[in-house]
Amino acid sequence: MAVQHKVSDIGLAEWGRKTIDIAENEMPGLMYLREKYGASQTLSGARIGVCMSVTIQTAVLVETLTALGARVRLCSCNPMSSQDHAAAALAAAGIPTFAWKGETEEEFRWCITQAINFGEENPMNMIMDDGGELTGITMITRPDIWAEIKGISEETATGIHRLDKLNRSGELHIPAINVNYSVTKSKFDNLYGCRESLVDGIKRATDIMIAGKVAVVAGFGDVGKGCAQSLRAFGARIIVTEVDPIAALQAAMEGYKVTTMAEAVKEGHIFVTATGCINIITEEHLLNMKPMAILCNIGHFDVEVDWKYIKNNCDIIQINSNCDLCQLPNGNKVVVLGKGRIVNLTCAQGHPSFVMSTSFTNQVLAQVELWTKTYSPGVHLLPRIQDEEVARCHLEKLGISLDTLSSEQAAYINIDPNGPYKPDYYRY
Ligand code: NAD
Ligand code: NRN
Repeated sequence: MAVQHKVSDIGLAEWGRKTIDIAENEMPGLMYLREKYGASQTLSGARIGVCMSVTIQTAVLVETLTALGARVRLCSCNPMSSQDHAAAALAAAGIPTFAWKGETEEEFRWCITQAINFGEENPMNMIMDDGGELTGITMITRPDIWAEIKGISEETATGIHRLDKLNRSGELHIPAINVNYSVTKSKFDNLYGCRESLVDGIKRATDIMIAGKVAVVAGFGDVGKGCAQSLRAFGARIIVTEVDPIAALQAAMEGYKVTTMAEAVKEGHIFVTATGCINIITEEHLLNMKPMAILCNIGHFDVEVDWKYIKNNCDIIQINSNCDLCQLPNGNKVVVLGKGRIVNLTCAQGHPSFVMSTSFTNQVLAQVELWTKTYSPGVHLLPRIQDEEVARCHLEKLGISLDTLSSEQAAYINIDPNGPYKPDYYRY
């Protein structure tokens, strides 16, 4: 008999359930989809392996999938981002959940294999991923299951990089939907979500005053934009580092200083990496930073701040579970948050429910699209009309009413009055 769940403490289920109940009130998009597709059990037959940070918000997502008729097995996409009360509540509700905060690397991979393991009779046939770990491990370790997967929906920029790589190499014989490029995902979660949850992570791990400090943000994509806005709102002076000339120019147009990391380390008090790339803050940068500079990463994987170098070359004093004082070989000292892992989810609770509702409404729509329609192998986007549907089902919660186009106006700007209000290729 397959293991049905492994969580930190099932006794946390009641607390988790009460918290999920509150979160549902903040996730109107998911509640709308339960209304729209629940009666028809649109996802009946779908056996979805879900690899996401196991938070209260993900619990509402998963229970939306099961309300639509899907079977789900759940693991975390990050060994440090699970919320144990959320995992306990799902396990107590009978959803196979394999996640706890503080998994070792070995346990993390074990949990992923458990999420894949629906049993030989009725194997996993759909994937919902955040960062591409479940996709990659399924492809490598279970080619038998990989061959029968009907669709993959991917949450985040780093996972899209990996999907695009598989697609370019011809290994992606499966249809996938890039959820990250839905406007109501990346221009909301990545931007407005990080705008609120970055500082939450920094403040919970340290008691640092942000006002007046120089904050360096590496990467000025959707995430970096939200981080810079937030830190500036707290009174920090912002320096941005970039490689993309367009993003760099955008930062300059926002009034931020833009320079190289080699220059920024001379001025920065707080550093945030938000690139999705590797080796952003490395040995040379660390040795030349101001004493007691604070470093954190909000990118998906812990590869942006060179924690391996720090672990192998520094004397480390743990201040708390999310904060380490690191003395470098040259005597300089820096403070690293979350050991370089995704700071808002490891040092805080991740994004709030309302913005995760827009992301996860896209995720459920992507699963419905892939399950009920035929898509060709490769990476696809949700049609813009569905992106607008996601936005529309979040307006009422905020008390927002829209004007409507008259037929004359619609004709003048050549727009269908029932939407989409922009062509599919327009992804502002
Ligand atoms: P993005 O691609 O829009 O932006 C990344 C930016 O970093 C780009 O402008 C790119 O030019 C820049 N960049 C890349 N390499 C660089 C380098 N070496 N030096 C300086 N700049 C560099 O991606 P995004 O949506 O902003 O996401 C960034 C990362 O954050 C990804 O890993 C994504 O998965 C993750 N993410 C995290 C959260 C969260 O809650 N923590 C939310 C959304 C996305
Ligand atoms: N609260 C959250 N629950 C949360 N906050 C951010 N994310 C979350 N997932 C579940 C993810 C974003 O959607 C982290 C991913 O990297 C990003 O795309």
